[in-house]
Amino acid sequence: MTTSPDRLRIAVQKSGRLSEASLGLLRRAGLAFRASRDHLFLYGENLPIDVLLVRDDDIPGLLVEGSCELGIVGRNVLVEQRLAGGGSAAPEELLPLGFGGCRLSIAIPQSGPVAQASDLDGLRIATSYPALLADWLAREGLAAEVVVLNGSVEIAPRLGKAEAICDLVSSGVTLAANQLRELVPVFHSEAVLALSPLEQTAAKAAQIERLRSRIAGALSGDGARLIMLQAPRTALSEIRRLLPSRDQPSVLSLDGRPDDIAVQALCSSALDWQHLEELKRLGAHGLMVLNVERMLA
Ligand code: PRT
Ligand code: ZN
Repeated sequence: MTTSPDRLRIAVQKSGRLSEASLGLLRRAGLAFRASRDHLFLYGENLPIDVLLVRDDDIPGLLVEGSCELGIVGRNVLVEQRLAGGGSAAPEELLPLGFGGCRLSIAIPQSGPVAQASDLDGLRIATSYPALLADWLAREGLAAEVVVLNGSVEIAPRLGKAEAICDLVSSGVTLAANQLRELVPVFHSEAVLALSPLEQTAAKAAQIERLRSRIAGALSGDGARLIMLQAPRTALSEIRRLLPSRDQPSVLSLDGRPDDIAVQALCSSALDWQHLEELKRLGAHGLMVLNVERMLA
């Protein structure tokens, strides 16, 4: 599959934990799509950027062969394939995306002899992430046997295939349901924007940077609020102290009212009713809090 010289292609998980959030993020970055009949392809209607819907495990390979310039994939999949590929060219992580958070952890039966990581020496650990696990074992100087399983890793100890497992954990409910307990995390993951290792033309490199910056802008708007208020000039330093703002607020003079000011500040989502009530006590009025949809640094 070759890409068009003037359209970017981004690979996204077709159906799974990352699908909805990935497409939602691309929409918030300003992309609009029309689906192909087979639902494997989303044609970019307003920008020259198309989406290829695939299995998450295929995304690093598509980036390496150049079928796509960008992909949204779990860091666990990206780094596993990079480590497994030895020294060959691998996609690069451009931007962490703040969703799909999980950890790859070693877990052991709740009632078993293993108490700490060093007890794993000489035991068998079942996993679908052999390269990440082997990398961690080497760094820890442990000699455990890695048993590769492609699914249902959590039942391996009950089947007698391994004494421990190494699997993704988010809430921990699956481990508990299988009478397992988390011993040690070996890798922290979230969805990331990944870039093909192939060299891009100047035009495509510019489009890639434009999309990266839009996605970063959509993410930095998450939870951000713009607060606007008017207040007596004398209350300014107290107001500054109170606002959970990211940067210094803008302070504006008001025509014909030398004793008053208008204040605008970008705040985190930590701005709550209590902040507003305290600002009011300082003499602020006309308070307005707006959700920030997007920002461009
Ligand atoms: O069909 P395709 O191959 O595309 O999908 P998939 O089944 O391989 O992947 P999918 O959709 O399950 O996960 C996609 C990505 O989501 C993973 O590569 C991770 O980056 C991320 N992610 C985040 C998770 C989890 N959280 C997660 N909890 N992936 C899997 N799990 C599984 C885990 O393997 C275990 O079985 O959920 C179970 C544990 O969850 P808790 O909440 O019970 O701890
Ligand atoms: Zn998969």
